[in-house]
Amino acid sequence: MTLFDELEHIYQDALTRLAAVADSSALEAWYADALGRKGAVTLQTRAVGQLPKEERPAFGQRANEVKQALETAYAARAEAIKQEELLRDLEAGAVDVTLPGRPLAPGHLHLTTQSLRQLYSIFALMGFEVYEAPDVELEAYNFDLLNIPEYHPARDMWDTFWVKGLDAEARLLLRTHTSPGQMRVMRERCPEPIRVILPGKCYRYEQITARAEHQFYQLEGLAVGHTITLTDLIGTATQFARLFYGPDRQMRVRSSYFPFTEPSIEIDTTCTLCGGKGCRICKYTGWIEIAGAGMVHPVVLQNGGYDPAEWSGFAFGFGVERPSLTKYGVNDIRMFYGNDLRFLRQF
Ligand code: FA5
Repeated sequence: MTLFDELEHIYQDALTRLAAVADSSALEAWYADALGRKGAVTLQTRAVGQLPKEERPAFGQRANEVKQALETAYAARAEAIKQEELLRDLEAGAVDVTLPGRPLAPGHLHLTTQSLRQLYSIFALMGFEVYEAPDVELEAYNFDLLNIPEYHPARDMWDTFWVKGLDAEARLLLRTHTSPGQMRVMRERCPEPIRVILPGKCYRYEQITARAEHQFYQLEGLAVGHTITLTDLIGTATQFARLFYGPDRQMRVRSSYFPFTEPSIEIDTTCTLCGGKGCRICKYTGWIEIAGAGMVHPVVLQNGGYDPAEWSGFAFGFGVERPSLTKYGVNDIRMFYGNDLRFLRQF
């Protein structure tokens, strides 16, 4: 076979193999075999030196034509393969609309919201309506009008977050308890009798521990009428404890001090976490304090517009997270707002 025949053979063979190439990696291999530095066409072209001088130009010209033709065929095949591969990718990635969907887990109410709603329905049974008061409060409502003037040592009971940049006459703060709502409802409703609960978030600049957060909910209660006594307060608290915790839970009342109630009491229930034996949540007493309460102080009644000679009232302030701690056996209040789904999903 002459060099010319060999060249034609290489050419035809390359065309046949190119037609059978199915993907881009095989195409690159084909290019290296045919037209690469050590490819068949390239090697054949280099053999020109073996020919007699007069045949060399014709051979060189034919070799160039073959190269050109193969380059053109290669470009056409490359484009076709690109299209085929694109089509294959699209088909493989296509969405199968007949497949069943993946279910999304529905969320649910936070434990605090659940507790608040339960508290609303318990107090609704006893005739209390919900009254909402602001979180950002005037110093006067949070303290002075509740019989806690500036420099009163009782202010130390509520370490305060102040709201900056306002004039000294009307200082604002984040309410440290829900009691300022008492003053708002009294001033709005006077001279009507009152029976309301006031839920809301409270803020205290204090150390966070297993039983104390610096943001937490309270549920205030206020009843004002002509014949209200301490017995009504204790009866209401007892009924609450039965409905919230169940009939077996024990409750006790201790005398206490709040500037806005006289007399003042604190209400405790037995700690279920330790069964009354003592643990870090109940500070090893077996009891957990759930509310401060008392008979509305005459000065506070007066500030609210009610004549203490004719009116009397009781008030209480329950924590919301703390009763839930003992009810559900949670041993750290920080779990409530730690956003750990493993905790939240349990309720
Ligand atoms: C008060 O805040 C009074 N305003 C309650 C009151 C209202 C007394 C009406 C008399 C009449 P005290 O600071 O004790 O009181 O808080 C009341 C309840 O809020 C506590 O029993 C507790 O359950 C909850 N509480 C207080 N501090 C925290 C805290 N840092 N984290 C979580 N709960 C708290």
